[in-house]
Amino acid sequence: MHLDHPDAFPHRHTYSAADPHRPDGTRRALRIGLGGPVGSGKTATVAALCRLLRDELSIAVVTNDIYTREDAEFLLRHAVLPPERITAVETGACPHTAIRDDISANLEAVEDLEDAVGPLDLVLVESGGDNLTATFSKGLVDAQIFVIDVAGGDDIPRKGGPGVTTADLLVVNKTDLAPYVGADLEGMARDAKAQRGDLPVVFTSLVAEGGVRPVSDWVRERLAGWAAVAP
Ligand SMILES: Nc1nc2c(ncn2[C@@H]2O[C@H](COP(=O)(O)OP(=O)(O)O)[C@@H](O)[C@H]2O)c(=O)[nH]1
Ligand SMILES: [Mg+2]
Repeated sequence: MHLDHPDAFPHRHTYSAADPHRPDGTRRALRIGLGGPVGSGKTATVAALCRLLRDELSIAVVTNDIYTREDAEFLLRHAVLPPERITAVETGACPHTAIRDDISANLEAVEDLEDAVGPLDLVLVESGGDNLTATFSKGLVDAQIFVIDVAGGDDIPRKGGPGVTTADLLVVNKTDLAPYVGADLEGMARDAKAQRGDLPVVFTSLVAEGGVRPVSDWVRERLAGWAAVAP
């Protein structure tokens, strides 16, 4: 089994083994990965985080799409960050490979962003969404967010899988749609708790103003933790 495979250390939630410092000794950016099924709201979460945090933090985004640059183009079109802070990695057929097994294109994208715009505080890496099993290598990101949504089926937390069970934050998005699809939010919270123990779960609706706040609060906590790990 590959050491980075989520089943290798199912309950390990540490910071990356990769050096938190740049060669010059300063603290590198905290890298947060966003994974989850297609359409759950990963790009929408990235956009909302950028809008909320961009005035106080130096942020960049790497998107992973299978054959296109659509997510990056959405972020550019909506001007959530200046264009030089957004990079697309085209992953080919296997989006999870680029974030888990051969992470070189993503690592290079992160380095190129820092070369281009200077020291960053936060890099958000969005995976090319696929199924429930995609997780990031600890060599690529320091923490991962798994985004699911209520319209994808309220049994997803119960079904588990590495994203739902081991992600550092589970986001259950599109709560505004719950009444229309008959999703049982309390049941989802209960199932998530059973799968995740003390790991955090937040419910969001990004159509509401400030709807990303539970996620941005968590990101701020991680940034504070990151500063403590690597002063
Ligand atoms: N109703 C509703 N729609 C949302 C919400 N978040 C995202 N969406 C929509 O869901 C679709 C897919 O979102 P996107 O961020 O592209 O998903 P991704 O594939 O995970 O990146 C888009 O049309 C979004 O506008 C939400 O909280 N509520
Ligand atoms: Mg997307």
